[in-house]
Amino acid sequence: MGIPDRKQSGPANTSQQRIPPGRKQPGFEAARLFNANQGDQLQHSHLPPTDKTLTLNGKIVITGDKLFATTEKTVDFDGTVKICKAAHGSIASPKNAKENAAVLSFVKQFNTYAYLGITEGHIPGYFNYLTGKPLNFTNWYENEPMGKGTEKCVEMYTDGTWNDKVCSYSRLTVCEF
Ligand SMILES: [Ca+2]
Repeated sequence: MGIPDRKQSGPANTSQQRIPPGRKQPGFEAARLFNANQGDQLQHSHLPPTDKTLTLNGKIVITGDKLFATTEKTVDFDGTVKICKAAHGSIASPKNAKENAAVLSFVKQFNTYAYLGITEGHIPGYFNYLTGKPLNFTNWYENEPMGKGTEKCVEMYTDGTWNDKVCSYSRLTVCEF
C-alpha cells in the first residue's frame, strides 16, 4: 500500500535527473522526478482551483499554486536544499496553513520530521526564508524557537508545529515547485 511497484518504470529516486524534452512545466517535471509512476496521470490533469488540494498517492500534494513532493528519503538540511534545486524546485517553505498542512501530510505519512526552507538570520531568534525575506506565516511549537543562535534550521514536527534545530540531522526531503 502506498509504495508503487517500481520495477516497471525504474527507480523513482533522485539520481533520475533526466528531464525529457518538451516537458516545460516544473510541476510535471517534479512529478516525473519524484514519482515516476504518477507522471502520466499528472500529464492529463489540471491544476485545481486555489481552494482545492489534490493528493496523488500521498507523495505529491498540490495546494493553491504550489506543488509539494517528497523523495521519501531523509537527508540533512544542505542535502535537502541541493536535491530540491536539482529538481528545479526548492525546499518546502510553507507560507500559510494550507501549505503547512501539505508538508505535514508527508511528515505524518512517513512519521519523519522535515526541514523547512527557513533559517535563522543574523539576529538570534529571528528566522527568514532562504531568500532573506522575513516570515509571513509561522507555526512554532510552544516556547520555540529557543535555540537562540545555536539552532539555525527549522524542522516540522508530526503535529505540523515547528522547532528550530541544528541542520545536520536526517530529515524527510520535501520540496515545493
Ligand atoms: Ca528548538
